[in-house]
Amino acid sequence: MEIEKYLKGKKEQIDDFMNGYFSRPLKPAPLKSSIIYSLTAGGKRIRPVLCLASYEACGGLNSKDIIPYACALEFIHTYSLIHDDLPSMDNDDLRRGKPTNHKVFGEAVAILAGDALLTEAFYLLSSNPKSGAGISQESILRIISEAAYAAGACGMVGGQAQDILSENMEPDEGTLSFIHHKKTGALITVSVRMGGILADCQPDKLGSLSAYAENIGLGFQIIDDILDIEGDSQVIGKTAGSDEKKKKMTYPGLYGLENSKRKAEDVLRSAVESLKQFDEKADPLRAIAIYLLNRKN
Ligand code: GRG
Repeated sequence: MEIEKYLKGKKEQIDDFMNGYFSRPLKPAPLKSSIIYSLTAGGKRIRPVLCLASYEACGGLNSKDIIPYACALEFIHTYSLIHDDLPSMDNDDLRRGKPTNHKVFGEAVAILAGDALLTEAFYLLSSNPKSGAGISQESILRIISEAAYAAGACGMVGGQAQDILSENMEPDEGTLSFIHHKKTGALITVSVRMGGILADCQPDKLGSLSAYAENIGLGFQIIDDILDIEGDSQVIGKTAGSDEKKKKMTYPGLYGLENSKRKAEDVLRSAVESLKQFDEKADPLRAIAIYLLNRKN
């Protein structure tokens, strides 16, 4: 499976939709520019791609039908990055190889661009874009509920709060696992589950997709921690070494670099194992797990 080609094709569809979505009139102009600046700054689009790949794995015929739902995930992700970079949070100057949103537009507009993206995501999910794919109202309500839960206090926001509150503290397994599961894992898991739910997949298959997603979520975060130590700032698009500087609780900080590499490999292989009951339509999901293990940014 040529995963690079697959990712490129899906990324183009996602980018086309998002460019079209925000080409409509929106005032004031700095808010619109700030939203577009971060949305088009060159993200990998992993979360929407996972949603599309999972829809296909569950027999969804044309993943283009669910592009708006998948893009809502990228809106939520982009909001989280804008807010994460703010001076009151991680205070970063560089993201995706460019100055962070607040460095360009100022803090107030950056906060509002993040708020707008989060809110717009739920507008998009709930405005029931005509897809022709026969997606039921019940499935739509379910994905809205799961996305809200994953993004909120019991998910990403909770993980982010714990991450900030744990700076300068001795790392411990329970806290680190809480941060990883919630801050990074929750949105990745819901991305994969959304594809399954929209394809109306059976509960046991949805369970396997969740196991896959939890494993890649953990692997993704461990690799992120490793890249912060070993990565090249130019390639990762943000300042390397910032976890150490901010005394963040990280996987390598607790278990060491070599153990972390082994753990990332283990969980990403377990992710592939979780898909045993799926046929070749799940090959893109399998290939994404391996791609994430080898990613350099
Ligand atoms: C502000 C509520 C709130 C949450 C922020 C996403 C996040 C939570 C913090 C970002 C800090 C961080 C480096 C987390 C590690 C995993 C992660 C989300 C990395 C960035 O995601 P990628 O690699 O980014 O998918 P691109 O740029 O490709 O979209």
